[in-house]
Amino acid sequence: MQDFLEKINQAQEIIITAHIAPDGDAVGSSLAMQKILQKLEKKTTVILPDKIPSALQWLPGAADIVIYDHQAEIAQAHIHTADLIFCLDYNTLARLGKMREYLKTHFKGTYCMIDHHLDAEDFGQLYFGNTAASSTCELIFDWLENCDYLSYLDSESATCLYTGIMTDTGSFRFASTSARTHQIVAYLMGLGILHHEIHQSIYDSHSEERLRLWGFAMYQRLFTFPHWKTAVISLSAADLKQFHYQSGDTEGLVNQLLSIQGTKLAILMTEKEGKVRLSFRSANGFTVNHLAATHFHGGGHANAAGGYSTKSIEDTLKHLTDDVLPQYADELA
Ligand SMILES: [Mn+2]
Repeated sequence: MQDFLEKINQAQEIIITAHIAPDGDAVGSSLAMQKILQKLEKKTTVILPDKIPSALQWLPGAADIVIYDHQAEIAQAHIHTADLIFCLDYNTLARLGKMREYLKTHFKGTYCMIDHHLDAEDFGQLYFGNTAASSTCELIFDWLENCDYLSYLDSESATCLYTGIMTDTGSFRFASTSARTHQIVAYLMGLGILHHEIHQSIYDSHSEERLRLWGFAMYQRLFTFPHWKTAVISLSAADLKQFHYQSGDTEGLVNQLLSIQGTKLAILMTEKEGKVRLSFRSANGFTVNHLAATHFHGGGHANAAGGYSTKSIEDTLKHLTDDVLPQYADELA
């Protein structure tokens, strides 16, 4: 923690990054970190690989985020001049999408990683992680507390941290939610955040098309495999187009599958940009990160992971049912 402080003190310009398809924890931790570093009078820019979902665009500071996909030149200029980069909520550069190559070749400074995912790649010179933490936002709070910096938090940065913790814990219900999580949240509430408005802004701000997409997905695109206690939703590019899919519209859909009693494995497959993205959730004693890493170029947490396939969506489902799930038959029984 002291090494982090030393690097921050020495830095002239700092960039903050988080993973592709950023979620509440990625955006929340990035913006909270930026606000803290600004209080330390550091020149700081948040650069994210791609667009943030509309449900997160109200977060304080979100409008100033540089999106690499749309503003590559601005992002590249910062990558050239920055001497410190924070890598938040990811632990392998593959999670940066197109930004990865540029960063690898042109960034000459120090990497500082704060993350709670398993199996960190060894690229961060400085790493602060805990795979038992509910969220990266929780880790940022730990870091601030250890540095005696909690007084730098204000209602805006607290709002960002609360957002990350709330979204990564499924509103404080996943197994990763600890007594410590609630203590942190109590502290954040003491800073005057409007927790009910944060919840409403994120969960009650969707389009009619999104709700209809969810209905369609559950009615027409849900496949269950009772002998493996597995449920799969498979959405093709044409399905997404039919409901005018916007980034973030399927966020949380995979969790709904776990509401079927006894489900051990829930999978959402979506066909995007010529690939099939897979989201995995698990419960009832099954851990899913091994399956995601071994068969779908992915990884993640014990009960929440992601990956992708370059096969067609039909062949991905066939690969899953013919080759992958049978290998886990004992654990899924
Ligand atoms: Mn996270």
